[in-house]
Amino acid sequence: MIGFIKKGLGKTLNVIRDVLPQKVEKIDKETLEEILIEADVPYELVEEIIYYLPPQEKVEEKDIKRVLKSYFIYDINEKEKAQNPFVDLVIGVNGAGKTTTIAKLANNYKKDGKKVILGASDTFRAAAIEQLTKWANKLDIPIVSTKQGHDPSAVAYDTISSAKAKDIDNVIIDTAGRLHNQTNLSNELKKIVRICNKAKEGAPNRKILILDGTQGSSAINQAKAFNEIVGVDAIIITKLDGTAKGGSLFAIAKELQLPIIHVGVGEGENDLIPFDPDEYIDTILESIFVREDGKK
Ligand SMILES: Nc1nc2c(ncn2[C@@H]2O[C@H](COP(=O)(O)OP(=O)(O)O)[C@@H](O)[C@H]2O)c(=O)[nH]1
Ligand SMILES: [Mg+2]
Repeated sequence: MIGFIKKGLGKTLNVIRDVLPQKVEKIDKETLEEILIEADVPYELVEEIIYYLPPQEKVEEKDIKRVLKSYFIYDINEKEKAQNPFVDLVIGVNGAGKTTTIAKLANNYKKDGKKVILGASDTFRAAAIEQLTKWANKLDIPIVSTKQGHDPSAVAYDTISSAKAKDIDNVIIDTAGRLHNQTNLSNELKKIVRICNKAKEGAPNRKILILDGTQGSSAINQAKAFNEIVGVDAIIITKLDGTAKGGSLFAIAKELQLPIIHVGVGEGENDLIPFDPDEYIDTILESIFVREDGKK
């Protein structure tokens, strides 16, 4: 997996290189500020990071690392260890990357030797059902779907029931990102959650919010709104490969107080990587600091 996050952060690292063409042993705070801002760390958070650094004008890698790491303290809760089937409910606005991420997640589960089933509960658009069906066929994974306009909760219920009957390990349920209005969306999501729990107590085991990485820190308010509606358990940031806003993850983790579990780094089924804060921070710092071996 090493190197994958580097691919995903490519554009962000380019921006850092523009600010700091030559790697350094210590960095002055002003340059660090500029780098963080360019990478879409919101200004108040940049100020906070600087505040927690040692008072000297120039700071070392290890000091920055310590501060940056403190933003990723949120862990997935115990529900993760629930019994089969484990139900993921995937939510987020239209175009965030829900359906694609579901395919990637399913592919990862499959690679881990798990049996997976998909539920096409975005019944608002016919295209959404078709898109998920295409992925299911490509990955050779069963799917439960219905016609456009039908009840998405019924699809969720049937998917979980089918998983129970067939001894399937993982259920992943898609949802609509947009309905006629916000109240409809809110009510629909709440109902899906209720009905999942009817199909199997404790389900959905994980409500995953998908955030479009190209929106960077500006996706935070939208995320808070979803969190208020159904209570989010974990976050996946998509399209990291398409953005220089790779620094937004600090603000997202801090503001939402939720774990970022994966990041999307491309459109293919293999382009979802587990998010490792250490690797993420190291990759950023590696583009700033001269390392022991002197390599650039
Ligand atoms: N480059 C890139 N594109 C992505 C990624 N994730 C999703 N996409 C693209 O974003 C678009 C919207 O994704 P989709 O899954 O349909 O979003 P949904 O409306 O939330 O279900 C599609 O064209 C996807 O191929 C990613 O990690 N990287
Ligand atoms: Mg979709």
